[in-house]
Amino acid sequence: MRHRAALGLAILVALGSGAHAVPLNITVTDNAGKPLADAVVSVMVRGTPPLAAAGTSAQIAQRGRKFEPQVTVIQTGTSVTLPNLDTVRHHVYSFSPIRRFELKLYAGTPAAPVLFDKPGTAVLGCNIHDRMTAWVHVVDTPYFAKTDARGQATLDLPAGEHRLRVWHFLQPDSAPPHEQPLRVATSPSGMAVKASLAVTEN
Ligand SMILES: [Cu+2]
Repeated sequence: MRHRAALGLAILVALGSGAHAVPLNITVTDNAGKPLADAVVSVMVRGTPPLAAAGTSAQIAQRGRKFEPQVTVIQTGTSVTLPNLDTVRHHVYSFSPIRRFELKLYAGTPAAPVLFDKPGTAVLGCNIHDRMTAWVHVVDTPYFAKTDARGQATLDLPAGEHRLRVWHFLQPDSAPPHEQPLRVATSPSGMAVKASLAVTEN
């Protein structure tokens, strides 16, 4: 009997550890069915720490008078470096409430990275080059991805009842966030989800 009890406990631990991640394939389109690249998919999983591990960092470079990448998704608590790879100087700023900052006219890599410690979206611009724009979407979860040119992204998720959020920079500011419940059952073949967003023309 003691053996059986020990075996049962071992199985419970294995299930609870989330060792079997379930792949979720998500396709994001606009309301006309056209694939949306650079859509941010994030999944809120209960019991997951909202903040990134200390020291987590990301990079948004400036190259050819453009931000690279144009859309960045990070977990709350991530520091972002903004190296200037151009020979011209840039003056990068954000007026967004989640993170206001200004990196005055600079070349090379500014000494201090910018810490994003609140969830939401920050829009980055350059004082010198009006056409430079980038978006930083900050989420309280480590489960996030960005769609490719086919509007597709894949995430490995633990089984459970979660919430799926989808965001795209072409959504009007007034649009309510796209959020839906997501039930992930343990299945080796994974699952597929579709989401469509109302966006304005690029
Ligand atoms: Cu610039």
